[in-house]
Amino acid sequence: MKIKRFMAPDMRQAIRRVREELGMDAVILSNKKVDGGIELMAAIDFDAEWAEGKTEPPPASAPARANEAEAGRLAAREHFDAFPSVRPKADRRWPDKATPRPDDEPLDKAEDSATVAALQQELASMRDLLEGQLARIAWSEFTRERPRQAEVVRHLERLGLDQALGRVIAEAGPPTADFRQAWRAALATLGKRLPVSQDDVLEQGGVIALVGPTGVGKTTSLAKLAARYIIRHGKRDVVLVNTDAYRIGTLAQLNTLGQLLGVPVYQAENPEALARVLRGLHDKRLILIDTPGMAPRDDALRPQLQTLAAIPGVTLTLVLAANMARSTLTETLQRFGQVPLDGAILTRLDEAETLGEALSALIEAKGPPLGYLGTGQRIADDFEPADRQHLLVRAVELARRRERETRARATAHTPSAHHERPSVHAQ
Ligand SMILES: Nc1nc2c(ncn2[C@@H]2O[C@H](COP(=O)(O)OP(=O)(O)OP(=O)(O)O)[C@@H](O)[C@H]2O)c(=O)[nH]1
Ligand SMILES: [Mg+2]
Repeated sequence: MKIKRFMAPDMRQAIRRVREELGMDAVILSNKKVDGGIELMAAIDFDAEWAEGKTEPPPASAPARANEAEAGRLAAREHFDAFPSVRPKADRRWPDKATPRPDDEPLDKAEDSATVAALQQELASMRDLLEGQLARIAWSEFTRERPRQAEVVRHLERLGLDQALGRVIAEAGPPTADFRQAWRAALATLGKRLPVSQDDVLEQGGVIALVGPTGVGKTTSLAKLAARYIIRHGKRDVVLVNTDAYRIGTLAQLNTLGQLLGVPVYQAENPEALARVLRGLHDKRLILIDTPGMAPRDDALRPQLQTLAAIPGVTLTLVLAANMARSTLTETLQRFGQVPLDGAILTRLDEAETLGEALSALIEAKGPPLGYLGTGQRIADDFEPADRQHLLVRAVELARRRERETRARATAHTPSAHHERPSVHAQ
């Protein structure tokens, strides 16, 4: 591979010189504005995979050339009039504004769309770069102008909250030089933004179908809801319905729970059967419907949810786990939110490292309102109504615990700590 630098007063002339000297197969590695015009780095016999570090470098003076190619790539990113900075061999005949292709050079559609896709990708990465830089500038301005609020944002981030949300919350507080005051104001604002249900679903009763991704704790939450209702109102008006017709063991699981709770369990294999079962149970106050786990990305999700929601009287409650990844939480809320959701249950609070991700996702999605929280596997004990104050206290405690553990780990790994503790081998 041969790499050469070209200087010219403008892009058009620079490219013409590249083409004249290196031919039509030359690949532009980078371009930048310099005093007196444009500087282009161009290569012939260019190996994109090698420049990207995917293959072994060629033997002859490879390190210097790899550095040059990398420097060229970075320089190109900094210029907004750049075209794709590293082009694979197959794309060598891409057109650009400066050098119109001769009419006799055909460009098929596939190549054309590959060009557009590459340009879009390049633009997207430039936009990300620009956004990242703007965010950094904005953040450093914010920390300079409002240091207390910036400290509050950092504390909110430790709870697992998104930085952008943290800033909105911190900025909503009064401008104060007192951190404690700013922190209290931030927690109050965060609490207000949490979508938490005002009413207890169990007091209203109704026909509640628990929906959500696989394994989030739908069946367990259903049993917990039933148990809580039974403790308050007795078991006479409670019924469980299984709608999972496909998986072996789901009816058996619900039957076992029904026996433990002393309530009847019905089976409905399809929407018609469910509507029929529900018509027969019109005198019951609480009907809890268990559904199979649904993948948020499944195309069948929306019709399945719509069918369920269309059955007279049925309301949907989404079950989410607090230890789900932030992106999964957002996607789950978006996809399941395609149909009206009456409420939400957040499970596995006992297993979550931080609560901020789940709280950020719920705030961003503006609901559905949290009704109950699952805090463990025990049906009778590990379930409580969602409460803003408790959620915040738990989020802060979790963050503190994590920091203590991190500090303890760091201390355990310092050389002095090793000296203080007798090693197993020394004994
Ligand atoms: N630690 C903890 N475990 C929970 C919680 N809720 C449910 N689980 C456990 O999570 C596992 C899955 O719970 P299920 O209720 O069967 O989950 P599901 O959503 O019905 O699962 P599918 O029907 O397979 O989609 C079980 O081992 C439960 O004991 C919780 O709040 N904390
Ligand atoms: Mg289940």
